[in-house]
Amino acid sequence: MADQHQTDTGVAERVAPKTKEPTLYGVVLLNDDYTPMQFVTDILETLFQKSPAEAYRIMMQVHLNGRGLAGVYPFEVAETKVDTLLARARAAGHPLQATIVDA
Ligand code: TYC
Repeated sequence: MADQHQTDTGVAERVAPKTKEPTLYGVVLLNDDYTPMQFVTDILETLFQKSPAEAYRIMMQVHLNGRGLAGVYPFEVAETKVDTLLARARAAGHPLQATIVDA
């Protein structure tokens, strides 16, 4: 290090900070014959931040087609959404189920 003003440290420096997008997962609601439509719509509004119209649309998609996408999140967020959904459904006595899928 003869040169006091050397700036090359020999360490690879990044020009721009590297950012990594989190891998995303879908929370999919499953149909059943017993959970009230209004309960599912409420869950979609309060837990998945859907508008009333969008919540109703997703609920009907599940009711008619068996399943429907409630939201897309990083894995731990998706897990927490499902945990909360199951806790609320069981507390209310409903069999509502949800699953996590690769987005
Ligand atoms: N099929 C239910 C009923 O007729 C409504 C329902 C919709 C249940 C969506 C679950 O994820 C669901 N009451």
